[in-house]
Amino acid sequence: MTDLTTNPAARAGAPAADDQWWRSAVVYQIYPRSFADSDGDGVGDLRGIIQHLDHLQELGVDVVWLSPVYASPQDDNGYDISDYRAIDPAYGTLEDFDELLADLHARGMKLVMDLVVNHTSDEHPWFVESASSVDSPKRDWYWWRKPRAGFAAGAPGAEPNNWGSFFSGPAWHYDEVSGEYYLHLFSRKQPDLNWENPEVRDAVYDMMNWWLDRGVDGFRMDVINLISKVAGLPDAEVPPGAVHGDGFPFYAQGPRIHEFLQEMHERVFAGRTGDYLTVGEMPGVTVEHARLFTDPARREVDMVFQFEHVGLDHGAGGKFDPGAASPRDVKASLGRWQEGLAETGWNSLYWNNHDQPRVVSRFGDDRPEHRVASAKALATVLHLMRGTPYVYQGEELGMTNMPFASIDDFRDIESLNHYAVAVAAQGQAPEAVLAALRVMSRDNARTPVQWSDGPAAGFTTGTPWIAVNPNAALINAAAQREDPGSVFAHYRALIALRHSERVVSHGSFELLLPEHPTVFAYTRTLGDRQLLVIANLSGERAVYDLPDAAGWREAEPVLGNLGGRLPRVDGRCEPWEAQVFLQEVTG
Ligand code: TEU
Repeated sequence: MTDLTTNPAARAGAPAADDQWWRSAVVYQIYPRSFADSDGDGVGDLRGIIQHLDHLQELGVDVVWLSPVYASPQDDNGYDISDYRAIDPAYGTLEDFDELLADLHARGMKLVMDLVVNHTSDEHPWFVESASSVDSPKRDWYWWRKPRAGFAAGAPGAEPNNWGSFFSGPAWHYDEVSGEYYLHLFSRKQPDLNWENPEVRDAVYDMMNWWLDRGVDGFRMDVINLISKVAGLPDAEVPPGAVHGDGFPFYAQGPRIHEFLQEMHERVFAGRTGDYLTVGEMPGVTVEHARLFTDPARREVDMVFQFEHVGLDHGAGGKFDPGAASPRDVKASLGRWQEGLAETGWNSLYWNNHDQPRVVSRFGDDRPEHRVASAKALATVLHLMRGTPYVYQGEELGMTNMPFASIDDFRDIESLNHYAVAVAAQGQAPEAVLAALRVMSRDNARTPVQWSDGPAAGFTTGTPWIAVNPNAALINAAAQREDPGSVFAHYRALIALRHSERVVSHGSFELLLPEHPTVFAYTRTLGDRQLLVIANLSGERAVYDLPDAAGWREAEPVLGNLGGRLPRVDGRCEPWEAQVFLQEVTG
């Protein structure tokens, strides 16, 4: 692999930072299943999206990232793809897709597709062919291995290595037909593609080019840092209390990852002139690696989704052993990423997506007295950092976690598998497992978007595939779009500020008050323009001592989150208060 960081010729060819349009853009993620249903079957669809484009335009976002709409058996809600060039009939047709793309473009918005190529569905023709015989020409497109020596095929322990799957159980499934196992880091219906095989890579690049030729504006790349596996797939260390080995060291940022991403860039994007956006989803990525992945001179991806801040409330036993993240930990983590990618690389900024619990319930306070203010405060600190902010559907309304009553209310494979294994196999108390799921389940993010206070929150005229949150009468788009004090109005103001103030999109970042237990404060600076953000991430009043408070007394208050109270730099914050100031720096 050539190291482009030290190659001045390669650097010289890199676009200047200011030329990259996505530095001042805001992305909105649509999870189609839960966004809007146009035909009453209870499942969201493309026409449902087309019908709600006014909402996105009013919000002011620049880009839509569409979670998978490809043909899929829906084992993992579309992250198991059986045809990369077809739309799942539940979501519509290619014609509907083209119409959505044209409508977005006509409104000045871009569309980024989800690219899921660490794995396919086991119903994808590639895998069907691969599984058909050990001699199949596509056998090597996936990771097939013989049972472990000394074990009876199919018996526990006979798996080729001890890695666990993200969705509970071993990362291997035994195929009786050929007497071999295949690797699946996610569900057993999501076999991992073998990126070592150049034919696999060719097929992926062809498919990406096909979508770009159709007019899409880029890709969000699912678990893209997991595509290169260490040769030999060695056994991994088993963490204390765990059943399976943690294979991360052998597949996260694997040996050929940078090579693969550079090759992809070369084969897909290099010859094109469009304004594209690429963002790599990368569980477990470090700041150092992210700098390499996002250094424009290296031509890999524009930005990555890192997971550090959304792992702060995971306990020793992982995500379903939740603890609490302190505001101090949250700002320290985000601040470190701001600093780490200050000179080289670029951050993506997110609280929410379809895999994470709702931020107002997680790092905010969703009880009536604090719900609106805390949703706005969290939005403020996120959106005014340096990076590209992502808004997940419903976040702009302050949608909350769901009060799931029983395991029957869940739909997500990760949640259901976890419950089955924890309760049936490990004998954990069902109530305790349920309590953890209530807090951490991905289904919290997947309840239908609350459009109105009508039946099924205006999501569908039928029966929704997953229940609507009972708070829809209180929290919904129709009410908020009319209300200048709404969470929606606040998101709108933050997005507008990024578009109008270059200091927000391009300024440098400095964390203030790093030791303060609840106040998240920072400045952004560009030339002589400076922005100050102060937010109290707590339901208690706070006092703070800003290093240069006197210098800010005359600053222009730009945004607050408590109706009626004008922001002032006076050393005091109300519960969940967020304040934003701008000034010209002189001298
Ligand atoms: O997620 C990958 C991932 O690492 C996690 O966020 C995952 O959702 C899980 O919660 C780990 O505990 C991506 C997609 O975003 C997710 O929806 C898919 O299920 C997964 O990849 C497989 O494609």
